[in-house]
Amino acid sequence: MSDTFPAGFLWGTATAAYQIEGAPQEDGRTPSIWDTFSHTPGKTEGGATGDIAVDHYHRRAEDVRLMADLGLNAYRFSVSWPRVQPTGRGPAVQRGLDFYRGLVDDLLDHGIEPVLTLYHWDLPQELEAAGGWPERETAYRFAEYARLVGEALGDRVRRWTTLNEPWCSSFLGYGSGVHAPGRTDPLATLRAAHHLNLGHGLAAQALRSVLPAGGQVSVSLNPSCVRARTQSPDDLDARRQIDALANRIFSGPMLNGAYPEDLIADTARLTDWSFVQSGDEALCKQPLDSLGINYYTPAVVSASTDPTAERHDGHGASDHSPWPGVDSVAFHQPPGEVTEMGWSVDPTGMYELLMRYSREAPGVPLQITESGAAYDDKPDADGVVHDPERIRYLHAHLSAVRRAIDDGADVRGYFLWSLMDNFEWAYGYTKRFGVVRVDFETQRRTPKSSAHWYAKLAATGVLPDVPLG
Ligand code: GBH
Repeated sequence: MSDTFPAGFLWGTATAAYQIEGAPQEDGRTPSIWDTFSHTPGKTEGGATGDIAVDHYHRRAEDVRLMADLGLNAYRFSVSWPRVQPTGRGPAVQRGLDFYRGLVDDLLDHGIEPVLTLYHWDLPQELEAAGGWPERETAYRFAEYARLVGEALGDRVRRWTTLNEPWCSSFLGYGSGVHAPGRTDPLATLRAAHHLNLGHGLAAQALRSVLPAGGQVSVSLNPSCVRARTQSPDDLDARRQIDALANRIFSGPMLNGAYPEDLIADTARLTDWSFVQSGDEALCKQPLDSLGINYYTPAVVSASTDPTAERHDGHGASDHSPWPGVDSVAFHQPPGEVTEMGWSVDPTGMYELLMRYSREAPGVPLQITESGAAYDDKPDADGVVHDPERIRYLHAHLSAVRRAIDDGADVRGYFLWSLMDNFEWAYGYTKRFGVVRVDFETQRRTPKSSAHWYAKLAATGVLPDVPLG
């Protein structure tokens, strides 16, 4: 196996607006569903909110310099919808756009390619008040917002992503309720999934119509590598059901222009899917210049009629299943090493997903748009942060990417989650994913040893044999 990555490979890190920016009321920004949710007692660990987060809104220049010092050539960030279009309707707010224009210009000045995500979960609260993603109108609103941002920044941003992880927006936001807006309604979950698919299609069209030649349109999914606990027909059917709800509910319309028939049949007790109008499915399938894959951990499932079976499927603190219509599947903790999230470390899952989407999206280049791990690393007496577990994790996952490339996958970039420690959604500030440590009191940034390791990889394009920091 070659240890060298292809020329032009993008070496980046990733963040999301609500997780890093803070400044929720500055320059005309209004609340998003994550402001409302995090300010609702009991929804996040310790009542944590993104009010300050890591103050990136005021430390943008320092954060870009940090990336430049590490020699990274790309950066994936998201735009906060309520900063740009506070009510989710109407014209863009200039000051909101100015922040992102400034960020992009800083990046370009340092030779860092901006990779812009339009939606990383922060829906304007006013649109949720009008029904949110379960309502069709939200898809049209999203396309209009995409057009506004595309018109404003298309002259300097080449790479565009519509949605980040629509599975989380629908299944965790409207199903298990562990993410904003915290609803627990199986039918609303499926409706949300469809309107996210439709929103993606409409936004991709809107972007194409306003971006200059060379503009690239993508979407980032979090496909699940679903494994059956045994090869019994019942366990294999459990895998099929979860694969439909985790993966094919998005890849079906987006890549093939149709919802899978088994998904429609499995959910027949909940809905006849009449919210899918004629022409919608074809519209969801827009040409993609690349497909983003976010990967953390696989899932292991079996058939089960035991409602008390232990679950490890992202329920978090919720009593509600994220999976609409599924009542006979158990989730199992895979054996072996886990990260601080309790997520099993399994780089083979990433390899398998890259090979799968190479087949399912032939001719579409792939990017790993998120991969990384939370560990409980701490500074030593000299303030140095050694995080050898994270280096080992990254090494193993980049080896999996390298192996997929050897086996024919057209992988063009890797975006490490995350540049710096930040607001980890319902977990608040208790989980650190950064390669840069942030002291949440002083906001001081300190690159961990993993940041230096990653910088060396980015500089050479060669994966070291031994993952020493
Ligand atoms: C991403 O979501 C997000 O895009 C990013 O904002 C976030 O900070 C980052 O990951 C880290 O969480 O519950 O044990 O079955 C990833 C969300 C993670 C949800 C894996 C499903 C299944 C693990 N996904 N999870 S488990």
